[in-house]
Amino acid sequence: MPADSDITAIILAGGRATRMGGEDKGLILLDGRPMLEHVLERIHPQVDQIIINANRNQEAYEAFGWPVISDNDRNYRGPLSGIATVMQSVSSHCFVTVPCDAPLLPRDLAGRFRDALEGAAAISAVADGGGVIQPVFALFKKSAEPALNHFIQAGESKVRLWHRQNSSIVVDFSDTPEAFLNINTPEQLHAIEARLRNR
Ligand SMILES: Nc1nc2c(ncn2[C@@H]2O[C@H](COP(=O)(O)OP(=O)(O)O)[C@@H](O)[C@H]2O)c(=O)[nH]1
Ligand SMILES: [Mg+2]
Repeated sequence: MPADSDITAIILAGGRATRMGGEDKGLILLDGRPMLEHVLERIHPQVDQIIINANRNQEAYEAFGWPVISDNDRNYRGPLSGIATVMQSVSSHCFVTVPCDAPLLPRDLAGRFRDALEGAAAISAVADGGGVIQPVFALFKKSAEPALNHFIQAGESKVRLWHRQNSSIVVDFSDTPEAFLNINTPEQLHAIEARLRNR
């Protein structure tokens, strides 16, 4: 990737969080601070621009100081729907996606993705957190936009399938598997809170 290229982070906070009782996960307090704040703290130093993808509580999300964009398709068709919508507003050469529920995400995520995709023919890359593909931790070239729109218009919605069909480069993060811990249930919230406090 050219040295002058910049990178945008899309933070995915547009889900219904059914396993969390329907609470807005990005705004849930973790160790006294909204989950999104933890994620911003980790991803901000890695990127030039941030866009938050949220479908509820837009004002609360705007208070974090970054643009907030809702899915065009309001049927909660999954994170790829959010990615496809926000992608239209990305002006950088590439963008990295991260979920709002992963407060320990790798501090070197964007750089390692970029190194892997640099000069490669692939249009996207995905993280492997130690034998487990993490589909929403990904890097897309802006040039992936037509293919992504085509994929969605064909009725597909699974990010995992996108990576498989488009031969995303799999980037090995097996050295930091715990960085992909994400919080889907109140039990996981309490477990990660205990872990943060014991540090
Ligand atoms: N924009 C958008 N984001 C979604 C949707 N569904 C889930 N997400 C986001 O995708 C990420 C992963 O969702 P999650 O429910 O945690 O799934 P899991 O951890 O992979 O089981 C979260 O950051 C959600 O906010 C959706 O319909 N639209
Ligand atoms: Mg999750």
